[in-house]
Amino acid sequence: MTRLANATLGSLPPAVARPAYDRAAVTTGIVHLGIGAFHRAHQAVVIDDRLAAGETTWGIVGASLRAPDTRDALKSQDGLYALAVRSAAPTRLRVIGAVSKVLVAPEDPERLLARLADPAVRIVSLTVTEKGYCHDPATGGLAEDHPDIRHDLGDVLPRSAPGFLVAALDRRRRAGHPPFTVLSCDNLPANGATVKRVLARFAALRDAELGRWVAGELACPSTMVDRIVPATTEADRAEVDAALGVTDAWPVVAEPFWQWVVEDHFPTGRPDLAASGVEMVGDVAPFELMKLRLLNGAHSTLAYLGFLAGYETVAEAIADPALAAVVTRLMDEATPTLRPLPGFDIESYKRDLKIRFANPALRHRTWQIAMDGSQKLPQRLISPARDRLAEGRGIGVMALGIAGWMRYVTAVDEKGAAIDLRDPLGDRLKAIAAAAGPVAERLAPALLAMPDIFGADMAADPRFAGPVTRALASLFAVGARETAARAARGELSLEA
Ligand code: CS2
Repeated sequence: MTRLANATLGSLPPAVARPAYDRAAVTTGIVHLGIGAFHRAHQAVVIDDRLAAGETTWGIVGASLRAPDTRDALKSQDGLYALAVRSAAPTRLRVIGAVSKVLVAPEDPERLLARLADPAVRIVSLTVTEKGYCHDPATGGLAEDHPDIRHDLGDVLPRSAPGFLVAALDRRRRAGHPPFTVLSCDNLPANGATVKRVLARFAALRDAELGRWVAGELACPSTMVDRIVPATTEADRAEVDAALGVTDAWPVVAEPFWQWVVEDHFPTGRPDLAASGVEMVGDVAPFELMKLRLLNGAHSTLAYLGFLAGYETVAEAIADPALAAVVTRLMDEATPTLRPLPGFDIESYKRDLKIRFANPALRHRTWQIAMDGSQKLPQRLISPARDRLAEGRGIGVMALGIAGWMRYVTAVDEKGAAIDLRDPLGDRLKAIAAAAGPVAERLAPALLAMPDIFGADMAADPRFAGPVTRALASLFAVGARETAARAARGELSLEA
């Protein structure tokens, strides 16, 4: 079959939306680091709208910091790809034209650096996942002993996101150009402040003057990003190709819902994001807490318990009444830890989340969400649990989500089969689990003693350690499904 490309756009079926603008006239204003499915189904769609509205200086050059696969897929497609929006309604297809090319950093770091240093680039956005920030998830500070950070502090071409950003900022400062604005689009708490802290520290370690410039000049607005975008499967590719009538080597699949809340702080300019439905606000924190603790907290809980209970997808997991009840209770218990959003109907947000999780047309694997738990747990389950304790409440079913993660990192499932554990701390976690054995009273304290995940305060707090250990004991004894059922019936003691 022919390939999706500029030259074949005209042959697409009329129902497929496509760039209604002259792609050749677009110039690059944004470099995006971490060009995976999420970026292509979220920020790039908004930018595609802005390009169509005539804001032609905001085209995107994407970069992968690791694998060449996205570049390999999109190269002979002129950067085009299809977005398939899936729900119970018929799938909607739209070809996105916002990405002109994809660079592969490890192949040619100098090419990416030169792009980042180009003053025409005014925004560098990031979806590098939690671990890409090379920070300590419990404190939010730069992980100075991270191997990539140690490498990038040498007199070398960088490898890490902070390494590339700071090296490019250094070139811009020396050339007398203003910095770009760094726009983190990852699910980190205070993602703007976090990336700023990491970059300022990295820059200061490189050179004190640069450190001061980054601390003083660099704008890193915070954002809350939301859209459920499961990894694309072969079946998705086949379905999209059949509907397009041409081959797209890497389409993306997403739910209809999307939300992007952005702190409006762009000293060197930005596209008119609000005109495309982005919420521009002064303070993202209340939105971000709500999303991380309700959506992502529930997602991780469903991922660990659901995977252990034998459910492959989130939709299957939430169809289990016991897991659905755990999710409802988790959201209710997280709610008092949120900041008020005047006029916002939080109860309907929670109901909608459960409907989104149940989307029958998305195959969002529990295994996918279970990945990188060490980087996700702090903001999704541990901080809200800590906030509850500070207010004199018990941690409730957050204990069950955390215990589900502990059971999962033993890397052996309930039938005795190996779990493909993906986590930057995976080797450490597996070693701890192997030394402790499947005994909650040994495994829970050993994992709680990891300050980079649990902070320094939780291991010794019986109001936290007690319920987590009991929930883990139940998971070992009767499995995830029965433990969730007992929790749903109020039969699992989650009090201190
Ligand atoms: C998920 C998120 O993989 C995960 O950890 O919880 O990717 C989630 O789907 C998005 O944050 C939704 O906006």
